[in-house]
Amino acid sequence: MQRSTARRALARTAVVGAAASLAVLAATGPAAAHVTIAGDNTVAGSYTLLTVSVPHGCDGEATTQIAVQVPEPINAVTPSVNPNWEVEKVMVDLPEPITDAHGNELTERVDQIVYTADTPLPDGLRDAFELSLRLPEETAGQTLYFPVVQTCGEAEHPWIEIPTDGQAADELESPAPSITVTAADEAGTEPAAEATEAEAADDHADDEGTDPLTYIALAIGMIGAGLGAFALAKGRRAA
Ligand SMILES: [Cu+2]
Repeated sequence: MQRSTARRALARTAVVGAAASLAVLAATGPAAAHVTIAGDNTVAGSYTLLTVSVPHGCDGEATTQIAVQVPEPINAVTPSVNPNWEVEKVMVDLPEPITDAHGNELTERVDQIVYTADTPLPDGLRDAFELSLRLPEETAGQTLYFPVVQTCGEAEHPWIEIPTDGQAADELESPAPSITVTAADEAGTEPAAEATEAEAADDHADDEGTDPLTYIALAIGMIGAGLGAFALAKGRRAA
């Protein structure tokens, strides 16, 4: 029952837009929880682990389900299992088959990831859900929105609002969680530069290895060896 409620809420939101979200907001009272998403890496063309954080319930109610809408053009998502939650990938057919980054033919894509609690997550306790996915090259520089419907028993809180041009997400009552994808070359240059600098430092350290200090140590060692040999010879002669 609950799963279809969330799907209906996300679909209604997708179709009817902001109007629906305002109606739902009015029904469930003022925003009580901020659901966010963050990635350990946001570089286009690479894999990332996105963490959906749920820090509160809905207006004091415990959370029973989280439905995450996956933005196009992301087609494949591998959700992490999370104790206390059943996880489901809601698939939809692609208009036509495509080939993924591994050369596999895909005829359907992941539309939503739905986590349903075995035991409701009490308000005031946090949980997080990890999604592994690849950020398509063509999303470089884009902000990707992952609208979320948080269900708390009979109540729902849709985190689905998308800022209009010039509007900041934190001006919104219930912003859709989002990440901004960075261009690979932007990300690429810096590490490369750092590498050369590091390499240069290494080279320099190598040079320094053959510096006067080393020579001095060498000389002292040789003198020591000489003295030792001399003392040994002297001792033998005396014997
Ligand atoms: Cu909050």
